[in-house]
Amino acid sequence: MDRIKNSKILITGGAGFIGSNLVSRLIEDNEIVVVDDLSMGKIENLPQSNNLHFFEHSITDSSFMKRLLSDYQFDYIVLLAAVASVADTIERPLATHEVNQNANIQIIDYVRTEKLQVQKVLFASSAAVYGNIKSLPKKEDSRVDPLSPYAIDKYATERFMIDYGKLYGIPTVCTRFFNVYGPKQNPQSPYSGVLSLITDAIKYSKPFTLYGNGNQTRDFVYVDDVTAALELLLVNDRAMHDVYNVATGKETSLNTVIGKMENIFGKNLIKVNKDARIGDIDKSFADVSKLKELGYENEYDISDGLTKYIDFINRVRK
Ligand code: UD2
Repeated sequence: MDRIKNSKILITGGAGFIGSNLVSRLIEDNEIVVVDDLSMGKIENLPQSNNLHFFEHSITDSSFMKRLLSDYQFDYIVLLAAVASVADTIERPLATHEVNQNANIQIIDYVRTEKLQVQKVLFASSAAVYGNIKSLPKKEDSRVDPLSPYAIDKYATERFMIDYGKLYGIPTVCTRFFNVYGPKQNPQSPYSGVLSLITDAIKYSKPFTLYGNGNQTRDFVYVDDVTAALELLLVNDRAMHDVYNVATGKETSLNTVIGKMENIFGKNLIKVNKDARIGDIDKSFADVSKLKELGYENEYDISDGLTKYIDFINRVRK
């Protein structure tokens, strides 16, 4: 795969889980600017490097963002900043809409009005746009059913990015992430990714609440596979004015994942059983053929990904 080199790259949300992993992947050969308000991200997630410029700032400050875009004249813009908690967007739909939709449209609109010569703008959307549709696997042209302000903003912003791209000749592309896991995922909220909650619970011998019978499935994708997909979509000219699932194409049940993690840790998880969460999705996995047509291959299956993740957890987190 072609790698990005000698480029100026803006990564919003770059101190967060996926963003900081992307920074680590690209930092050696590029100049990277991170804008992150540290609402979920952490400065410790970022590598020490002279190639990195960090701004603790909200993307909703449009005059700041405009100045930044003009000053740096980025080659690539990666829009990962978001209020990622669905529950939070249900509590604060308007405030989170400013972040999840409006701030991103301000950025692409500035690219339009100032005719900034960017090689690609990538917007990160979510499998949440599919909602509870029953047909599986979920494909990019499946029906969408966004069920929360989070999912609605992600879907609408995807459409804005694609249509801005077509209407005004800006190279844009979007992703729909499935259940991403790996180092630096923050387990602080009950709505954090379930694998970060399970690792935390096993490691610290804390109880884990299992909602439902554990037979629910997800398409769990290791974060290094996600950052590889992001780089591919940034450099590949065929990935244009379109949206791509980012996942493995395989479903794994929560019970299977828990069994594997117990084996790798050599320790049992303390489970507390509760009823399934309201609105919880039973089965979910992606069709990833569109991404694969671009030459993409997943490097990690669930066992390899969990092994690498737990190795990191055992080495790093205190
Ligand atoms: C993901 C997103 C969610 C929304 C949704 C749309 C994350 C963390 N969540 O939810 O924001 O976009 O996709 O499809 O990215 N579970 C437990 N115990 C816990 C936590 C979770 O049993 O303490 C279960 C949960 O009920 C679900 C499964 O684990 O059945 C996965 O939960 P999740 O929140 O990690 O991911 P998901 O796909 O439900």
